[in-house]
Amino acid sequence: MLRPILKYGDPLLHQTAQPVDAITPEITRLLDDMIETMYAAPGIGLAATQVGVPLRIFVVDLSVGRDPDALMTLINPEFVSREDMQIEEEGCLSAPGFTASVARPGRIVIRGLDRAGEPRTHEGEGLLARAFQHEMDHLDGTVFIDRLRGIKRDMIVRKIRKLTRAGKW
Ligand code: GNR
Ligand code: NI
Repeated sequence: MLRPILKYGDPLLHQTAQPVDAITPEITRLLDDMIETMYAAPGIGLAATQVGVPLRIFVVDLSVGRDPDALMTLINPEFVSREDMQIEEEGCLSAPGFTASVARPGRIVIRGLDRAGEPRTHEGEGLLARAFQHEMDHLDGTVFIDRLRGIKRDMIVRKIRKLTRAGKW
């Protein structure tokens, strides 16, 4: 089932997500819904926070459903290591139509539980590293816009405010 994706400005996007303590049928259903919602958007990642569920869960698939092996589900994820730095353009399904350059570590190792509750470690570089960190940010209540400073941030926030006032956000 598709779930509506919250947009920037919704206070629920700024809440800190809590760890999952058991993978219940409800959690499995949430995961299926998140995957369906990510593919439909389409996007390369989605955090539970974005569908209004404050639990530490995200999905990432750089192939957007084309490669069945590319889908990763992380429950209670933690960074193992973060190295180097890359500045690249970034977007978010919670801020459609906006992108900005964000500096982030270029190579990361992350671990968490998969949908069966088995521990899994994933390594990522480039866009994959970026997607993992973008989703980890969502679990801590941070949207990429919150990482921007100066006129770029002001411009995006101002445009979103204007769209909100016009009922177009
Ligand atoms: O679909 C998405 N694309 C993307 C591009 C560059 C950096 C991060 C992302 S994640 C984003 C989906 C999303 O909003 N996940 O939270
Ligand atoms: Ni996002």
